[in-house]
Order: sequence, then C-alpha cells, then structure tokens
Amino acid sequence: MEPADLSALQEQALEELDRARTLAELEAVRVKYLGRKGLLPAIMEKLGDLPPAERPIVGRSANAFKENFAQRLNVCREQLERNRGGVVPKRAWDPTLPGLWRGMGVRHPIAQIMEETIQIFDRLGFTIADGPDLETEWHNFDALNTPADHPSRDTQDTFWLTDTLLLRTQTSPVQIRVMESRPPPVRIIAPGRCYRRDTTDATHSANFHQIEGLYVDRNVSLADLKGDLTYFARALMGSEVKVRFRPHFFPFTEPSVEYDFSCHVCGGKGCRVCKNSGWIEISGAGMVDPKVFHNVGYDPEQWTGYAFGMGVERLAMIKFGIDDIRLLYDNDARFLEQFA
Ligand code: 2U9
Repeated sequence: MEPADLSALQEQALEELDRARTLAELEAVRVKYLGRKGLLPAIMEKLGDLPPAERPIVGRSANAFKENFAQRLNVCREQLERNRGGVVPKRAWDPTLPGLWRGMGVRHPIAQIMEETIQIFDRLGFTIADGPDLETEWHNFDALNTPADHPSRDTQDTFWLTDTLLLRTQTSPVQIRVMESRPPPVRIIAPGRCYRRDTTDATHSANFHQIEGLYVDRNVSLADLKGDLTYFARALMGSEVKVRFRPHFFPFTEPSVEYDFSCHVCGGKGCRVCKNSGWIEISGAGMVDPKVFHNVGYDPEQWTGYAFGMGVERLAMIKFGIDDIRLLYDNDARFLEQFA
C-alpha cells in the first residue's frame, strides 16, 4: 500500500461517511473501515511486510487516516442523532450563516444629474423624447440651419460613418424628429449620448452626454427662457444661485445666449474655481430660428419657441467639484462611492 493509495482510500471513506443517511448506515461504514476485519486494520497488519524505510511513512498516513475518519464519524453521528434518526441532507444550506457582503452600488454622478434635471423639467411640464445615436446629416446639421461649411461638420470634429450618416454631435436632432412628426405645441427634453472627435483631456471626451430642451407654443418669449432656466438653476444648485445671460451666436437660435451661474464655491465674490470672475459658464440657449421652424414645416408666423442645451458632465463636475472629466469614465469604485 502506497501513501497515495491510502489518501485515495481516505477520501472515499470520508465521502461514504458523508453519504450515510441513518445511524445504521453510518455504523456500517465504520465497520467497513475500522471494524476488526475492516480495511484499516488489514493495512496496519501488512505494515510489517513493507521495506523498513517505507514502514514509518505508511504508518503515519494510516494513523492520520484513522484520526480523520474518527473525527468525521463523530461529526456525522452528532448530526444524525440531533435529527433523531431522520434523514439529514449533508452540507445542507444553513440559513443562519452570514451572507457575503458584496458592497452597495451607487448611482453614477452622470446618471444622478440626468435624473435630477429630468425631474426639475418634469415639474415645468416637459416630457422626455429620445432618438437614434446614428443620425442623418439632415437631422444633425441641415435642419438645424448649420451652414454647409460650418467647422462642426468637418471630419475632424464629427464621426462620419458614410457620406450622409454620422454619430450625433448633439441631441438637437431628437427635437427635429419630434417636430417633423407632430404639430405644436411641444415641450420636451432630450437627454442622451453625443459624440465628437475631441481628443480626451481634463475637460473633453469624445463621448459625452447632453440634455437639450425645446418649448414651442404661441407667444413663447425670451422671458420664458430666462425664467425657466433660472428655476432650473435654483432647483439644481440651491436658491442662492444667480443666473446671468450673455449674447451669443448659434446657427439654430436667434437671438442666442450663453448663461452662467454665480460661483457656488465663493458665492460670486471670486475664487480659484471661477477664476476670480464670480461666474461659472454653464451652457447656451436661444429662441428657435424661424429657418429651423420652416425646415420642419412649422409656421414661424404662428409659433415661437425657445431651446437650450447643456453638457451633463459639465454640470456634474460643477455640482460635485470634479476637476477632471476622465474620472467620470474610469469606473474606479473609490471615486464613485463618494456619490452615495
Ligand atoms: C432645435 C433648435 C435649437 C439647442 C441649443 C445650445 C444652445 C448649446 C451646448 C451645450 C453644451 C453644446 O454640449 S455643449 O457644448 N449647446 O449651447 N444648444 S441652443 O438648440 C436647439 C436645439 C434643437 C430644433
């Protein structure tokens, strides 16, 4: 008998003990291995036939076998006795054992800002609209009055898939699709992924998220735009925040504005975060250009509307004080769990 054979026999013996479902079955296994005519005493008897050098090695293994067998026998007997002879499923699931803690996930900061923004505009009567990431040149550029030679159309700025298909550079094509498919009034926000051929750095990512809004009705004015974006600013950043609008230019809105929030770090006094200006640039907006209405078949004499667009990553970075956009995409749990 080699030590390896002995260890295989031990495995088999222990398994037979585990399989025993009654005290009688358990006793039969004991007799088979440890009884007077059992397998282990037979091995012990033959120890003397082995070469002297092997005797102590096999002897030690046989003793270990005996000890392990006796220990497992006791455990199995106790279990069967506790069960008063009933059938005990071996290695049964124990509901009293503590579970494995796998950690609680948190909503990603981008998702948090998206949800909060959607909720705020829901209170103003906006519903959610969505559309495809893969867009036509018409919906992404032409219908939005973007000139044929506008730099944003360049292959250096846009991911073109064919001559006319591209990955949307903004969520504005969603609003075009909505206006093409139904008559005014319209009050929607379009949250979603956008794509631009930007080189990644602390403030740019080729894949980012936007929330755009569009409100079209009779007599919608710049005052509505200013009021609603001010409501949004206070709901997102707190009632103390101030909002300012500066003239700007976009091909799809006229007049156009850029808007800033007062710096939430210094309250407008000037600090490192706002570069001593007291203001943080947020985003752009404006009154929908009559040419855009014409492109989707709305009569610009009857209908007016405002539109705005904002970068979700930018809002998350401002609200949570994140100084590098790449942190939002690294999926480092140590970073993400701070937003619980
Ligand atoms: C339609 C008509 C007009 C959407 C607008 C902006 C101004 C704007 C930027 C926000 C941060 C782009 O991601 S960003 O860099 N967007 O400043 N977006 S007005 O105007 C529209 C949209 C749809 C039919």
